[in-house]
Amino acid sequence: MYVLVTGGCGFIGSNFIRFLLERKRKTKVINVDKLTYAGNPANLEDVEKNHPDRYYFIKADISDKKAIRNIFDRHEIDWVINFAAESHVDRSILGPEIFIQVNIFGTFNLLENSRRAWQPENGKESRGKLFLQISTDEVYGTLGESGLFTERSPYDPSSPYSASKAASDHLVNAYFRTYGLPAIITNCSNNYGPYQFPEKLIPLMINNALKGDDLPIYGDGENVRDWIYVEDHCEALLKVLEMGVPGDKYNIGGSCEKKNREVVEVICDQLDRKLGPVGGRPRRSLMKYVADRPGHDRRYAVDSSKIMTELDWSPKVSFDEGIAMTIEWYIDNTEWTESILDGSYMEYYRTQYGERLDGKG
Ligand code: NAD
Ligand code: TDX
Repeated sequence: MYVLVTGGCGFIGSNFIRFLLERKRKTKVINVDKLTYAGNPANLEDVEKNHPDRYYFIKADISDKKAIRNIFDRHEIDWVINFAAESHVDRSILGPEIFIQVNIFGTFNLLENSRRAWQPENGKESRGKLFLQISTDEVYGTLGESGLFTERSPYDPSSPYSASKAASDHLVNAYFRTYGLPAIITNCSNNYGPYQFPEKLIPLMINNALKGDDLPIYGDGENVRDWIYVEDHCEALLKVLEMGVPGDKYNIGGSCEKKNREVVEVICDQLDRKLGPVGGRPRRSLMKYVADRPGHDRRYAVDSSKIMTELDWSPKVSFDEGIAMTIEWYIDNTEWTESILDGSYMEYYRTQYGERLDGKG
């Protein structure tokens, strides 16, 4: 079967492709990625080598009508898994337009092409087909001191990023209700693990703490996120693909609430234990409280009981294990991070992928 994965050169997408090709030996993956600043084909170098007959990369924009139509015309796509998005909240505050273009229009374009390819009214077979929209718990807005997001929580997004993800979720729902497109939405909490772009809280703090740079904490550091190790997310997504009910949505969370301040303290303490203090001082001394993020949601926490009971999933990796593995990965892969920070990963695209960067795929 052919699986069209979008945004596969990013953090979760690259982890998912590696996971899927290991777990499902008969699948072939077509990875469509525009290679924005967040897309790095080096994330899948091992996959290219290990699965030359099962992994294909096409450089294209999910909003490009012709390019996406071509892919559907040339291959019998069984599953579409839409990871492609502009994903960073701070960037959406500085420049929202690209979030609207990619997250909303790009999703619409994928939905339209899936509908055309799978349309039952023209005698085409939609059985076994599935459109999986990878969404976020941020669509539900913020929680107070107590309570959890369930699948029935109202959408109440705070940032241009989360509003664009909410809009794309509504489109996916509409395509199910109006056209019968077999589609599912998953709303996941904050992921962490290998290959996460070093603008997000955990990799940013690990890399700054490794170098002895300041650790900027927004506001009072008491904002809470529900952390999930990326492989647990991948496992949940495969359960949803194999057993989920079209038209349904599933929340996925790590059941692991932590204040941002606590997360940074854990990173500092683990690095001190492993490597000794930096510049003669414990790393906690690098923590700096800075201006808050506008519209900063106070607390996220996900009720995952639906996917736990209906699809028999639960997160396996504790925060202590997951953060230790993540810190280890960033220590072992400083070249990966440095190539991003100095911009040379962009050059790596050209030398490794040459022609294929010209949109030919
Ligand atoms: P990421 O920023 O690391 O990766 C995004 C990928 O999408 C990149 O490879 C980028 O090149 C690609 N992309 C961007 N615009 C594109 C376009 N127009 N066409 C084709 N490709 C394009 O993001 P991530 O953290 O891996 O998140 C993946 C998905 O999961 C996103 O949809 C995000 O909203 C969702 N999500 C993320 C988290 C999290 O904690 N990171 C949690 C819940 C949901
Ligand atoms: O330098 C920082 N200092 C800081 O205090 C950064 C980058 C973040 N923070 C805070 C803001 C948040 O409360 O840490 C928390 C996590 O921030 P991010 O890593 O930017 O993640 P978040 O905004 O929670 O969104 C992430 O999880 C949900 C992903 O980026 C989204 O794509 C996903 O939908």
